[in-house]
Amino acid sequence: MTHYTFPKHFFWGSATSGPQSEGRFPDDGKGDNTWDYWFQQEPHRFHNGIGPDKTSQLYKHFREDIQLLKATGHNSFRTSIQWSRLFPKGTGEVNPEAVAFYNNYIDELLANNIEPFINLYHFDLPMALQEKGGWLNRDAVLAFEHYAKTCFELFGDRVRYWFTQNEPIVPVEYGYLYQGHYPCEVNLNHAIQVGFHSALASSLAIKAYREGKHDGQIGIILNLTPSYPRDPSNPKDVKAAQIADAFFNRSFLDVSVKGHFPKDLVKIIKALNMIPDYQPKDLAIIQQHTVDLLGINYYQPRRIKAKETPLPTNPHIPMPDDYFDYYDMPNKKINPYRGWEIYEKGIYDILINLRDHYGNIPCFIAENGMGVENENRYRNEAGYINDQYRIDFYKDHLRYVHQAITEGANCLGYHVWAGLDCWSWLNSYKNRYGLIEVDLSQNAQRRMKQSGLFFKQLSTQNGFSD
Ligand code: BGP
Repeated sequence: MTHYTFPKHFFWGSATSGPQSEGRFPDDGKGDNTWDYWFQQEPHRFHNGIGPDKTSQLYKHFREDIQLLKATGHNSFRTSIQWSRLFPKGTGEVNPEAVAFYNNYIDELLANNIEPFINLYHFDLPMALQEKGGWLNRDAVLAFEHYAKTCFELFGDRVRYWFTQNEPIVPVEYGYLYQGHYPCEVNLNHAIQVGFHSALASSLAIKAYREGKHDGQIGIILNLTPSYPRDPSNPKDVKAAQIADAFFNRSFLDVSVKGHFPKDLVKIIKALNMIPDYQPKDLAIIQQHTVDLLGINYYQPRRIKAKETPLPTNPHIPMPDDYFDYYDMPNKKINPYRGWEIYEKGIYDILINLRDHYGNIPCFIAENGMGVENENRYRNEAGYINDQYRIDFYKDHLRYVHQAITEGANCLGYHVWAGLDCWSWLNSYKNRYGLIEVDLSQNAQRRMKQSGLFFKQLSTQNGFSD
């Protein structure tokens, strides 16, 4: 029997986001964000036509939900403040209903000994700002700075762990290259400008936090997807994997932790003549305001090979994958519902990379989880979903987290995605991730899953044995 015991005060918990959990109610004063608008325009794009207005209705259920988080052993929990809830127009007047809601939510977490981890931006740009060009417009950066500062002033007396953004590369990729987020463009030039503005926005929020002398830490949450070359002994595959890594990982990782953009990425962008618009002071702001703490979302690796497929002939819109091809590795383990490869050792490789190349910055696993369709078929006689596959998934990753910690990685916790089943953007409620079921057919009734019981034990014992 092997025992995996984690360091003292390890963070055990889960993550969600405001737009994926709260829902909208007639008296809540929330403004539209890009998801609300997109759903109004094109509801057919959303799985089963379920939009951001419904989600898990945590806005009304949060007290009950916090009891369930407690019952599943949470000592910490991440959500995000919805920008469009606090500032219905993105800037200007604060919505008092939002202030009351987030105050009650945070206080309830604290009263139940659950440390709130609060993120500011989780893919949810207020529509009023999108109408003025969104992240392409520098005004959005300034509006974000103001929004961040307001959050610190309103809630910073109680919240000790802040995050500027969740997965900032995702709105860049899916909003401006691969058409999964609004405004659904395919434009590398715009993607680069939006990426730059997002990085600057994060640094300005960090600056505001430090200037406010709040008592806590501020970080960012990045989806790090290690890039593995098809053949590590083939220099062309290795080079291709490095470029993919520069675009999708180091772009925000280097900025957030080291305060500068990766040289190889800058070289590519220069050669494309796509250096974004910026002001001379911006680079100093970015350099001086790096994060205290890094949250890591890990789901899947990225397998890469040297470019084999020919580039389309003119007119050709440049894309990151002009420099590499995706490698479909035979016999890989797959989560068929999400189509993502499951490669547990990736979590170890990330932590060791941070140890060796990023000053061993304090970090924690901020999301890791398995989305499964139609979990109803796993319901046992007592009426509970017996999601043993999810328990196995967690354990298989936790063994590697444990190993990395034993080898000196500075990993302070493990948060799963998600505590409660929540709304997954275009996938809506197709795949369920929760430790706790949300039954949409029964008025969003909550029910613990087997994985919830496992998680309670994991947290109570600060580890597991097998
Ligand atoms: C992460 C996001 C989450 C969440 C999760 C699961 O990238 O931070 O918001 O949605 O992935 O992915 P999905 O919902 O696409 O299945």
